[in-house]
Amino acid sequence: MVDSPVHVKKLTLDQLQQLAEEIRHELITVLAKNGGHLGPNLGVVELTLALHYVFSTPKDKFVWDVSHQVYVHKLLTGRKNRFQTIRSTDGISGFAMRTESEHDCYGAAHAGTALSAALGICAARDQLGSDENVVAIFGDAGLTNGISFEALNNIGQTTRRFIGILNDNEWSIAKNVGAISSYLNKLITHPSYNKLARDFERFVRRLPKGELALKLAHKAEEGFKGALTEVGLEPNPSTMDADGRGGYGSSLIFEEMGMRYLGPIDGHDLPLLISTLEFAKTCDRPIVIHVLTKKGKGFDAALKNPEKFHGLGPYDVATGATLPAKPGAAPNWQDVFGQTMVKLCQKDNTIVGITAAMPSGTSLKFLEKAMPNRYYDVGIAEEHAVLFACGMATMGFHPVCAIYSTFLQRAYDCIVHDAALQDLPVIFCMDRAGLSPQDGPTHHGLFDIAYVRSVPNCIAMAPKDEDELVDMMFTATHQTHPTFIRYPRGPAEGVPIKEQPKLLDIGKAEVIQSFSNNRGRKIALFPLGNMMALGRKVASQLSTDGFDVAVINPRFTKPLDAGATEFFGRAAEVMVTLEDHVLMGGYGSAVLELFNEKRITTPTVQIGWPDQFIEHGTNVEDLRRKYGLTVENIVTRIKAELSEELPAIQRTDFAVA
Ligand SMILES: Cc1ncc(C[n+]2csc(CCOP(=O)(O)OP(=O)(O)O)c2C)c(N)n1
Repeated sequence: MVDSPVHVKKLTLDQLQQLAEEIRHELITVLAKNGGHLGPNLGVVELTLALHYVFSTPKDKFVWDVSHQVYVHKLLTGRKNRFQTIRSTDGISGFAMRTESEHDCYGAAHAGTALSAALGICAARDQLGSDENVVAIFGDAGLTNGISFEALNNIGQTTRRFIGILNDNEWSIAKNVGAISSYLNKLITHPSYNKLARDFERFVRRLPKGELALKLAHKAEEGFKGALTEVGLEPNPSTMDADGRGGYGSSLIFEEMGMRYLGPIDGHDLPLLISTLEFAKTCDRPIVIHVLTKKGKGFDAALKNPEKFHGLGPYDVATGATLPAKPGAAPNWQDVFGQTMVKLCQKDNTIVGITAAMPSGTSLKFLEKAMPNRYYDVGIAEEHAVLFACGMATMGFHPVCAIYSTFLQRAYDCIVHDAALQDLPVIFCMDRAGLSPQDGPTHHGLFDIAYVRSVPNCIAMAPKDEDELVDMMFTATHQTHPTFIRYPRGPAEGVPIKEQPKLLDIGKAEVIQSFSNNRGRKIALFPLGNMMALGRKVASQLSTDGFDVAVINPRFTKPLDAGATEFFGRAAEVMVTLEDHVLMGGYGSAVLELFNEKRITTPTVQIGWPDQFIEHGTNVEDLRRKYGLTVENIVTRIKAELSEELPAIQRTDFAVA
């Protein structure tokens, strides 16, 4: 069994090719059950084999951008036996993780980190005087991210030994967008450049192994570069756009930034990949190898539909078909958002939708289809997305940034310095707020209440169901401040959506069920957003047990409904907040701050996620169970609070301190 890089190095070319087939089979069958990033991994089978054939991890370092394409690397680095557990509870992660293997030198799942992190590793190596090879593997869409360019700007002046592999499959999750994507395309199709790349390829293929040959290769490469510079400086009419721009399609951006550039080469040609990587290993100047791969290679359905197969749930191995939604099932939150965007844009010319490379994930694709001129995909560029929205807002628009809670973390300074400080009416629809169970800690949206509520001028809300999401979106378009709406992944509650949305009062909670004054001990439950379903179950159990329970839908985490919170807080013997968010700095913390200010001493049970990164799991239920977010546990916690021997005032003082 091949499950170690040491084994890979012993294989013949034929055996490597056979192994590539076996790996594809393993990927296709396991992911059919577990779901995952099938397309990107099928695309890098040969590349990963070549990397492990030429380099030696853990001494050599592979830094994967996003790292959603590391499944093949996992199969080759001691995790074959556990591969069937990928993305499931207590199984291996779908991303690189330092804690999982010594072969994962750097963890990631947000795009654009690889070049900078790899350069840091190179700088440390140079400081230490050691000789490991450092390879950053990044995609064509990852390259459009700002940080990637910040790194490119810095590589040439920092180290002499750096290997970058640009894995170009022309796709982000959707089709890659923007000028860089067009630039790469011109590079691939440029006739003069292609001839040089072919010459290099022919040369490399003939290389016998050994130092002399590599030296020769260097010499030859220098020759190619001379010719390339000429190609780069000559505007080429065949790549020139109609308006006269783009004639320098082949001028080499990487070369201009102080790196060698080689390619484009066929990323499924194992011997060529191996020879080129052997060559790169000897380079004494940073080098980028441009590798062309096919997302989904080896699985027809994935080749035909790269967007769907970028990352997906379980599917049929024979056809690639995914399970259709059951008739009558609740719509996904994201789809309610996407459809509402179309309706709002149809009625209000000031509204536009902005996505940072996530048209399908956020369902802003509905707007793209219905009103393409009101839709912007800015690429994997969350900071740019927010600043772009701020610019539009200064001109009277209501831009809606549809960005996952976790990816919006990238744009925090833009939220503070641009949207909030200038008090601009940008709307942030934060999808995946709560758990992204199979993806895990890199993708859980568990910090946004804390990072938004500390910023002046912001309004922040969380809907209990899809009808309220529509009300909140409608309400947000009437505000003159930055407004944030958080909602989770997956199906909503299945409630009907009103024809005409309602304008909500800012900072007003909704009383779902008041105290009945039935002589039971009083408990006030404040379940935020998608925690309402769990809150209702807790309320029902407590009522059955003889308590007098009030249930309030907070709606707003900023501004809080101080009146309702104070009223129920004083009336109850125990106050309970529930949130799909970390407890620290979250909604419950906001309530405690208010209680402290008003000298309310009611003991408060805060239900939410602890001060640690929550791992991945098969589903939300598994993770909630693991962390005690269950009806039984919450009811027990509340009852324990009532049986406390300590007087309430001491208990509250302790909690606030
Ligand atoms: C900061 C950030 N924004 C958005 C995403 C969502 N995302 C995951 S992979 C991906 C596309 C990556 O494309 P590319 O780098 O070309 O790699 P490929 O999947 O094509 O191999 C996107 C947008 C992310 N991981 N990080």
